[in-house]
Amino acid sequence: VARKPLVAGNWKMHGLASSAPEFVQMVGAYPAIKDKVDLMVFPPATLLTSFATATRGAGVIVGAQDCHPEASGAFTGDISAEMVRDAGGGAVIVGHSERRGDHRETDQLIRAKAKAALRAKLIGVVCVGETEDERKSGRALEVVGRQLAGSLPDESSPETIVVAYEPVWAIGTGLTPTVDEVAETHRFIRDELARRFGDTGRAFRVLYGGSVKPGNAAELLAVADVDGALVGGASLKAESFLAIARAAF
Ligand code: G2H
Repeated sequence: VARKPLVAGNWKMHGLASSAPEFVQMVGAYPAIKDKVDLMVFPPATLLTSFATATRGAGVIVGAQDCHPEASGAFTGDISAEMVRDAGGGAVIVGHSERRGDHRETDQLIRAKAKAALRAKLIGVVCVGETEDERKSGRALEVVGRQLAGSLPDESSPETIVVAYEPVWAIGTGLTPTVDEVAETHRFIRDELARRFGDTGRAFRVLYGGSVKPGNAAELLAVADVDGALVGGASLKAESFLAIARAAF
């Protein structure tokens, strides 16, 4: 199954109006590589509308880093998938380990958020990944399997859901798993998707995330069953984000 690579930038809690030129530079460089790689940028929600306006027609998908499962209601501080769509977003990250950890999000909640994304016609980027303890005690695949089973809605399809594997111990630490570890985990995720969704499971894109940089991107993106990257720190600057995007094909 041919899967178009996808490189997604998760800006986390970084970015002000003054960051717009970086995004505009990404958008400007995109036409030349558009046929070969899909690009998504997840700025803080405060920048969603202005970035969506800046990318209009260029094809870079802008999205939110989280959403509430409900469409609206008395949920102070939250935003819904419908609001993300209304603001011009085309995608949303759910289940990032910083949300699983800092906000005690469960697989059940993440699945509800992923369903909300589908309801609002957003692409859901569903994150999974083990902690350092889980990896060291040989439970990495078991944990990732449980998160996948619990977080992915039954109605997931390769067009609407992207899986991101992000080992928690590799996030923002500069540590990356070995190529063999990435290959083993991505093969496992691919097999789980095929077991659950049949042949279409082979068409889902599975991204690697965790300290992806221009210097290690080519090696990580060359691994079988790695269909792109979810990039944090290195996505904030157009130059490094585009270098990673170019390493994806
Ligand atoms: C993992 C990744 C992006 P970083 O969280 O989601 O961040 O590349 O900074 O490790």
